[in-house]
Amino acid sequence: MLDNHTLSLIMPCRNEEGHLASLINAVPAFYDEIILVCNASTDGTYRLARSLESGTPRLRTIRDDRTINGIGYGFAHMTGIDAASGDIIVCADSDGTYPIDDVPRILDDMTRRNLAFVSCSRYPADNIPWKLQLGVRTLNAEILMLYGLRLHDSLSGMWVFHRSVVPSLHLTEGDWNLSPQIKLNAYRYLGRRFGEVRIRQRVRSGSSKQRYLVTGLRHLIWIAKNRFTPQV
Ligand SMILES: Nc1nc2c(ncn2[C@@H]2O[C@H](COP(=O)(O)OP(=O)(O)OP(=O)(O)O)[C@@H](O)[C@H]2O)c(=O)[nH]1
Ligand SMILES: [Mg+2]
Repeated sequence: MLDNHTLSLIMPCRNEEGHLASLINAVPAFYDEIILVCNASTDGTYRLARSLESGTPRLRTIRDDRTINGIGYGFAHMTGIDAASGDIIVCADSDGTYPIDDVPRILDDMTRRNLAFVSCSRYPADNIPWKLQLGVRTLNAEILMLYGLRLHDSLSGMWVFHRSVVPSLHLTEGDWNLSPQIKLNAYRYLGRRFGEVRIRQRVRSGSSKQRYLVTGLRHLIWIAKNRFTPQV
């Protein structure tokens, strides 16, 4: 509970067994609910998550094994968002890179700027490899050109929003493309109530399984196609 708001934290989770217990133990007390959505893990992530529930009453583990080309990141978020009961929803990776403890400051900023949806921007950054920065800058430029939206971090995986805006998000992408989709739809349907707030990314716990080039190219194509797809 924070400033009379109830908060739900949603974390997609695949093969994060090594640091899951410490991650859950470190979730700040102001979150009323932690929803872990496990998907396609080949290690003991799901079993461990279930076993942590008994010592952590606010933790709920959901399993959703739908994938597209082996990725279920978007399905996991959609399932978590559907299940969330807080008035404020915070979505963030379960690899320790996003500052979920920074939400009081982010909420203050949202109130001050009258925002209903915030995408937490990691850029400008001095602690992210230049290849990744170049990829994100390319996608930012594509979005500016095609949608007229100036983003600093088109691939941020941390968002904070009021549950009341969920019907406006029109989420459909089951793979990594949910990340650009949620921002573009929030901007499209919420206009000036969408904005970015600056955060600082932390070092990842556990090893990365990301295929940066393949994922980046798929984003490039999806963002262009989406621009010319009739919207609801
Ligand atoms: N449920 C689910 N979660 C996933 C899937 N793939 C990745 N994740 C989770 O989604 C988050 C983002 O994945 P990451 O591997 O951190 O990808 P990234 O942030 O682009 O890149 P790195 O942090 O550099 O590895 C992490 O919390 C993963 O555990 C998936 O297929 N299903
Ligand atoms: Mg990550």
